[in-house]
Order: sequence, then C-alpha cells, then structure tokens
Amino acid sequence: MSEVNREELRKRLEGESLIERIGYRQKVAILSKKEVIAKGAKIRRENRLASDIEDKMRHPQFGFHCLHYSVSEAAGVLRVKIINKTGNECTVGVKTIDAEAESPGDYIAVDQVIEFEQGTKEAEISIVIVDDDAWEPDEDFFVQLYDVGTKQDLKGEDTRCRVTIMDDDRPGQLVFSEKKSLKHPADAKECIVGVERIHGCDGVITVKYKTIVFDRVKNKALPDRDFTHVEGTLTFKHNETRQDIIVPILKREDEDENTVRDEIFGVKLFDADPSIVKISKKDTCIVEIVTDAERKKQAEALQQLLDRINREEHTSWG
Ligand SMILES: [Ca+2]
Ligand SMILES: [Ca+2]
Ligand SMILES: [Ca+2]
Repeated sequence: MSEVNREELRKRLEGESLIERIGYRQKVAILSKKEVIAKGAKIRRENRLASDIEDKMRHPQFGFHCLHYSVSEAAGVLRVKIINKTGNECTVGVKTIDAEAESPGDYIAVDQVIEFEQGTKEAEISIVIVDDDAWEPDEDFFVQLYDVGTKQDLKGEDTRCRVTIMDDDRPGQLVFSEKKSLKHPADAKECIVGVERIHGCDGVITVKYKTIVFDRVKNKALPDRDFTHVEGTLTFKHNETRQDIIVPILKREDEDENTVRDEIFGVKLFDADPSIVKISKKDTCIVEIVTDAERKKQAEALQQLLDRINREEHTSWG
C-alpha cells in the first residue's frame, strides 16, 4: 500500500474530529516511538480507553472498551472487548480492517456476528497475531463494529479500535571482519573478505558488494591486472552471522621472483535490505596485495637447504 493510500485510510478510520485527532496523534507519536522489546516478549497494552472520550462522541448502544491497543508480535492472541451498553438482547458485527498490518501475514482477519443475550454487557473476540523473524516497522490494523442488517459501519468514536503490532526482531548490523586493512599475500589466489552480522541476526537480510579502484592512489590495484572485479549480493539467512566475499587475485604478467607487490583496492558494501540494517561507517574494506617477504625468505632458505642436500648426495654417491 502506498504512503498516500495509507494516510487516506487512516484519515477515514480515525474519524472527523480533527482537534481530537491531532492531540491523540501527538500522544501516540510519543507512545509509538519504536520501542525496543525483547524477542518473544508477550505484551498487550491498552493505550487509550473509550472512557477517555466524551459521551457524545460515543455510539449509544455499542462500543469498544479500548480504542488503541499495542500488542507485541509474539503475544499470540489479542482479546478485544466489546461493550453492549444497554444490556438488551441484540447483535452487532465486528470485523478487522487491514492498514499497514495485513492479514494473514501479520494477523488473522476476523469477521463475526456477536449475539448478546438479555443482560449481557460484554463480549470478547480473539485476534491471532502472527509472529515471524523478519524485521518490520510497527504496523497497525483496525477493528470495526458494524450493523449486521445494513453492513454499515457504526458511527461514533468508540466503534473502531486501532491495534499496533510491535515488532520484536533485530536484523543486526554489518561490519567487516578485518578492522584494519586486509594484507593479502600476492601468491594466494583467492582473497577472502569476511563480513560479520552483529547485534542481532533475525530474518533474512541482504547487502550488495563490489570491488572498487582507488583512482587517486599511486599504488592502486587494477582489475584484470591485479585482481578480478567482482560484484553481487550477499544473503544472510535467519541466524546467519558471517558471509565471505571472494576476490580472485591475479599474478602480474611482469612479475618475477624479485618483484615486490604492493597494490591496494577496495571492497565496498552498499544497499542493505531491509534498509534498517546499518552498514558500518567503514563501508569499504581496503585490501593490500603484498609480497609476503617472510614467506619468501623461508621458501628461499628451504630451497638452499634442498640444493645443499642435493649437492652433498652427489658428492657422497656420485
Ligand atoms: Ca508481522
Ligand atoms: Ca518476531
Ligand atoms: Ca517481525
């Protein structure tokens, strides 16, 4: 649903009383400043009761007890109370209306007729709230009373009730495993750039990556000469906390055993999805292709030793 449609829907559902609505909205803005709630927490909260509004704003016969509930995603079921003000034998229809929260992804829609017996002043309906692992903003749906005969919505400020579903999932943040620059030995063919998902691992998230050339750097590494350009999308499944980007490193054509390699390029992360997933301020990992001097020395020493053994064998047996 587009933002405009949502806004229109909300206007229709929140009724005509502009002054009341502004006051209420400010209150709700404070209340619904996205609260951090523990995963799996069962929260059911009544934010605003029908008794808070003036009598003349209410329907004479039927109404909700509470006009705005907040419920955590993991609450399982929300029970919504409907009042039969006269206590007479009568019927009323009650149905849910999607807004940002939609049935059946976020909750299970209800449309039923409630039959009050003589003297019964209250009834409850149960609405199932659907839990998942995906991050979402806090989302609303509405519950509406209607006339069973005409199917028309009942008039009055207490004949619709708003339900806010509070999300409890943390998709996490993305950082490179290597906090400084990654020194990659030139003779190792694959450079592995690790990406860690921290502070939460709920739901599936993705992030794009690509290698980049540092144009203004003197010893910049170039694609097809020093490394192979790669780009793509990393997908972290639910509970997955690490993914690797693999960049093929090339042997330079002009390279011989005296060449000392020292070139740099970058691997950049961008466009995380959902966009609430933060990428570390350091969104580019610097890779330094280096000749491993220590390893080279060891290899040379080993070669000298082998040569000597060879020579000695020749002397002894030759
Ligand atoms: Ca949901
Ligand atoms: Ca959840
Ligand atoms: Ca969720």
